Parts: sequence; C-alpha cells; structure tokens
Amino acid sequence: MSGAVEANADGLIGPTHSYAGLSPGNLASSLNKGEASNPRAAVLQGLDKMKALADLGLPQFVLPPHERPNIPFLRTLGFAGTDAEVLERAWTDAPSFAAAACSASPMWAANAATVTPSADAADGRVHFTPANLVTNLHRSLEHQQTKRALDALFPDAERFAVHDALSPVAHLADEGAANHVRLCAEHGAPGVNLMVWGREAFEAWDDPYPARQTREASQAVMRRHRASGAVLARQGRAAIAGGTFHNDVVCVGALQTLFFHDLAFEDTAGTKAAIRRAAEGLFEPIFLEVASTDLPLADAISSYLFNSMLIQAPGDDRLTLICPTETRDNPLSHAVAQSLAGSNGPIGRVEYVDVRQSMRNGGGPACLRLRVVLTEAELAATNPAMRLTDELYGRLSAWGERHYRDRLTPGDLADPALLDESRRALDELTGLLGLGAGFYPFQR
Ligand code: SUG
Repeated sequence: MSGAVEANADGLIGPTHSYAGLSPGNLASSLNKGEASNPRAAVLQGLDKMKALADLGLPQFVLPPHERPNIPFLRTLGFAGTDAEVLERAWTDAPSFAAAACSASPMWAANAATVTPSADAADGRVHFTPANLVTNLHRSLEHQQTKRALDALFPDAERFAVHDALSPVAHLADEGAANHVRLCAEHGAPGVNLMVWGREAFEAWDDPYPARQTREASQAVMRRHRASGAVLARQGRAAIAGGTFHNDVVCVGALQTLFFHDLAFEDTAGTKAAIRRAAEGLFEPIFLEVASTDLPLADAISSYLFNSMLIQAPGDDRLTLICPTETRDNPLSHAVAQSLAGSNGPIGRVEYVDVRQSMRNGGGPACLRLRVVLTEAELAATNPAMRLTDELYGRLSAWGERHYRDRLTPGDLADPALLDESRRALDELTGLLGLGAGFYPFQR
C-alpha cells in the first residue's frame, strides 16, 4: 500500500496551562514550579506550530483540551456542594489533588495514545490505545476524555479501532507514542515499531525518578493492535536518572532514520541490531547517533534537540527537523543541528518553532503532537471539522485571544472565576470543532 501520509493531531492548549511542578523526573516541570504562565501565549504558540505544519502540506488535526478544573474527579474524592464549593474545599483540604485536577496536561498529545497504522495491523485498521498515564496523578485523569476525542476524530469503526486504555495500574504504566518510534521505507509500507520501556512490571524500582513505561504495557499494546514489526528496547537507566522521563526527549525517528542520543537505550548495539533484523527485506535503517562527548545529556534535555518533529514535507526527498527555539539557543545542540543540515545525510533542513510556554513544562514540538499515518481513504474518513484549515486557525486564534488569561499563577487555579471562564471557552469550542453538546462532562 502506498500513498499514505503522516498526519499530526496536536493537543490544543487549555485555559488552565500553568506551572504546578507536577511531574517528578521532568526537570523543566520541577524547575519552573510556581512560576506564572501565560495561557494565551501558550495556545497561540501551539496553534502557530500547527499552522506551520499544515502550511508544509501535512494534514493537521486539533484535539480539544479537557475540562479543567476536573470537578467530577474532585467529587469522587468526596468533595460536595456547588462546583465552586467543590473547588474551594479541594484546594483547602487536598491541594495536591486540586492542582492535579487543574492541569492542562492533555496538550501533550504524544502521550494521548499509541497508534498503529493499518499497514502494520493484521486486521487492516488503524489502532489507537489511549495511554493510561498512571505514573502521574494529573495525567492519569486524561485517558477517558482522550478516547472520546479520538472517537470523534476517527469515527469510522470499519477503518479505525479506538481501544480503551490498558488497566490503570503501575504494572501496565503506559505513556503512549512518546515511547514509540515507527520506521519504514515509506509511510504506507509495513514498518518497524520500536517500543521503548523503562522498567519491567514486577521489577523493584527505587531509582530517584520514575520509569513511566513498563515492558509489559508496550507488549500488550502491540498485541492488542495485532501489530507487526515490534522491537522492544530498554530505555537507558542513566537517561531516566538524568531527566529523560520519556524516550522522545532523547530520540526521534521518521522513515528509515533514527536520530538519538547515545544514552537513550540501555543496550544501543542490541537495539540497533534488533531494528536491523526487523527491517530486513523492508528497508535499510539509518542511525544518527549523537555522542555524549558532543552533547552531554543535560544539554540534550534542556535544549530538547531530540524532541523535534522529524518530517518529510510533500515534494521533499530529505527530512526536515523542526526544533524548539531552545535548541538554537544552546550552542552545542545548535552545532549538532547545523551539522546535520549541512551534511549529505537524511536530514536536509532544520527549522525552529517557538513553543516556550509548553517547553517550560517539559513539552517540546514533538510532545504536542500525535502522529497518525493514514491512507487516502482513511484520511477521507476522519472528522473534517477537527482538521486545521486557515479558517479554523483564524477562529481558534481569535477564540484563544478572547477567552484565555495572559497570566496565571498556580494560586490562581483556585479561583472559581477561572472555572467559569474555562467552561465558557470549552462550550464555544465544541461548536467550533463540531463536537456536539455533551462532549464535556459539564455539558451533560
Ligand atoms: O508528562 N509535563 C508533561 C510533559 C509531557 C511531555 N511529553 C512528551 N515528552 N512526549 C509530563 O511530564 C508538567 C505539568 C506541571 O508540572 O504543571 C507535565 O505534566
């Protein structure tokens, strides 16, 4: 099968975007804890990135933010009264849970799900497993609404299989596509699915930072998708200890090319050999490995060189690396990027996008998008109302300007006015994205 394209579905950044320091092991999240955020700038930066990709000719979809503050979750903890009272009581009695209930973390769509294109699935459908994200409380609240959004975007059950998340238990901790890289000769051809895991389900783990993906979760996702070409690789333990909370912080791949830091995998030689074996008869993998001596892990993480989008723009025969501006600001990362673009290798061009608001929570360009390979017929079966056109970009930008605050401290998350503002914004958004009334719990 040929003629497939790689679409991106980005998480639209929600009105409660804030720096609450909720993710241990994510250095940016911890470092910026308590700082004031700018939700308006954040949503506009995200939209500009989406538009840049759409302008390059790649299909671009919008995944709606979730309802936050998450009042239904707080009610499950026994907080009662009006919605404003629930929020106030939760902030008084259980502030950490209240903060989790306010996070705009669904913006990081790379963690929304793992996707298997139809070319790799035995039943010829595109498969999605929303990630249970159990490692962090705030993120564990995402998967049900994520499934709803994926059902809305991929409504045709003949072509798309949107599964439930794996059981939300630590043994099956799953962070979605952030730990998955698909390599292939062309998007529509059968691929190699590199699944990177941090620990085993029953392994004792007392390292300072959590390993967010279990081997068994990766295996289960591949099994239920009936996916071919799976290669499982252990994430480098030193990488996790250094702040690599997802593999996509130090690794990205597209088509035949895998671009990664030398600490990304526990066994680099073994991982490369396994990829080569799985690719036999399909394509010749190209490995671009960056040595710690050229780029120490700390620089790779702070500059997010590898959390870039690696894409092939229509009409180009080489790849484009779309990096955050932080990569350009780091001399060592910039030098690596420059040398890639200046070489005759698979990456012909490097571009920079400003997603600084998200970056300060550890979310780069690659975190904000979920890649979905689609054939022409599958693309035609997606929900057109959720596809970013120039017109929708204009409407969503105006919507963000109108509804979002330009300054939010974590303390402001307790403000009941923010609850009303957010609901007004999301209520209007359901119309803009054609989601229908009842998409959000507060609308039911
Ligand atoms: O899960 N940050 C997110 C960033 C996710 C990045 N995604 C990928 N690498 N694919 C996380 O750690 C921080 C929220 C806060 O601290 O307020 C946060 O959830």
